[in-house]
Amino acid sequence: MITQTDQPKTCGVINPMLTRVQAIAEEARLAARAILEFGSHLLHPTVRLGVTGLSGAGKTVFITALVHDLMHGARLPVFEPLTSGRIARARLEPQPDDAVPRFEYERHVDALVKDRAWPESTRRVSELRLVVEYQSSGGADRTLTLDIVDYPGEWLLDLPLLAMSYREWSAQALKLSYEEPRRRLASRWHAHLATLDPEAGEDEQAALAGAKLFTDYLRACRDARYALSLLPPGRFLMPGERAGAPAFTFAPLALGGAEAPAKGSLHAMMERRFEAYKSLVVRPFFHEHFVRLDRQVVLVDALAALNAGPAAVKDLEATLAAILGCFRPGRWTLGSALMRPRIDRILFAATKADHLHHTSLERILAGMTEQAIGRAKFSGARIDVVALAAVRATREATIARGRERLPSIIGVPAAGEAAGTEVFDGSAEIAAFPGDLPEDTGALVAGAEPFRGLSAGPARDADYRFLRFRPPPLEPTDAGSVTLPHIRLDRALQFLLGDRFI
Ligand SMILES: Nc1nc2c(ncn2[C@@H]2O[C@H](COP(=O)(O)OP(=O)(O)O)[C@@H](O)[C@H]2O)c(=O)[nH]1
Ligand SMILES: [Mg+2]
Repeated sequence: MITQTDQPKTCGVINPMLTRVQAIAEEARLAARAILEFGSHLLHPTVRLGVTGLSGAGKTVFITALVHDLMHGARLPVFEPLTSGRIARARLEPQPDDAVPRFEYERHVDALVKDRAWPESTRRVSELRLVVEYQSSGGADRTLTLDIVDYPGEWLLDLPLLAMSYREWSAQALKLSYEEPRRRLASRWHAHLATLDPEAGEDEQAALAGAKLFTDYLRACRDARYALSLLPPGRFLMPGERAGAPAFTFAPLALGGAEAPAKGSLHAMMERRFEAYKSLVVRPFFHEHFVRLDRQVVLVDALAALNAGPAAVKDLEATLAAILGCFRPGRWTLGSALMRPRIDRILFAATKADHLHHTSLERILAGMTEQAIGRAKFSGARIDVVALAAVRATREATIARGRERLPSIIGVPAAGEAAGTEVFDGSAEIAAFPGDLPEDTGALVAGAEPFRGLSAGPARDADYRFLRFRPPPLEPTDAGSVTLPHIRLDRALQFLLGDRFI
């Protein structure tokens, strides 16, 4: 095996004095920015809305629909500022952050509206600025600037690493990987791990192989069949720009005792890279994006977990607790009060509620979130829960099967979707009965018989079958333009923004 030495300059922790000076300069820069932003908020009231969720949760669709609905005056009965006629106009403006890619609103709208196709998935942070002209309740003309920041939930779930040592993280990752179904998926990585001596000399090939097998394991967990959610480090699955750098080439080790790593050992090398990952990736995300948010919506694809099975539902619960933990006030405070998260409202939204007949989905997510609030000992921001469809692709119907009457949904399944032996072509409309959800999540994870989801086995045996549907045709509005139909997007808007139109 070839042994190479690490490249110290990429890791940024080599000269403590220089690092300290850089850190102070960085703090000063961030504090100056915070003061500037505060000043400009006084002149131009601004809300920075974070939209997050794991890959596929529905962030792109949510933002596209939200902006389209506000710009085109969609029917949003629960969103008071619009219903009362106080919103005059909403328009896009250039965003404030030059280094962040723009959210490709026009392209996503074209896909939805012209092609009736879901937008392409994106895997990085992006931003969009919408300026809303409205009348205050007293009748004065005002504007509210809405900066929407779309960022991967995988990145959010990295924040807990900031409070963890390499040893703690290794122990936690290993413990998790010994629980089924993870254990099965981790077998190749576990086998490789058993060949490593952490205190032996540092070894680039061992690090490369370890990181690759560990990433393969995370990827297998995320596969639709298992749909597990809690899979840090987030950039292993959503690498962004730096894939392949040493800061990404590490993995947990099975560490005994509590001794510090021997100099020049594999353990020391992994630890250094773990710390580099935190300082190059996690901390900048915290400073550049997270602390600047005012409001947050966390999108949750509970249906993917239901399609997979009880283990995925349990994992989703743990993930919600971890997400909530990230918003705990004071948790990640580094330095001054200006760099504290200021989020005062968090909305957990179960997406794709149009896949179910009128829905117990909200109750299920509420149950999970309540547990998470307890587990994370959360207090601080106001929290609400909603089940919504930013773009409603189906209609409800009741179909008769023999004597039974099944609450069903009608829509066009996306090309390639399959139920049993039937594969859909993307043009035929069908009526489908996706399955009835129980009253609460307890029944999902603790039932005597574990439920079976569509991704886990043959469709005829599945208790839940949530197919992907094509986007719907457009709906004309009262004002004569067209908009996308939705479910409860207005409730989400009212909670997230309603109080800011004063
Ligand atoms: N029926 C329906 N499907 C949705 C909705 N939102 C998202 N989806 C589906 O979920 C997929 C992923 O959504 P996307 O917004 O790209 O997720 P992101 O990775 O979080 O940005 C889409 O391609 C759609 O198939 C919705 O409101 N209704
Ligand atoms: Mg996206």
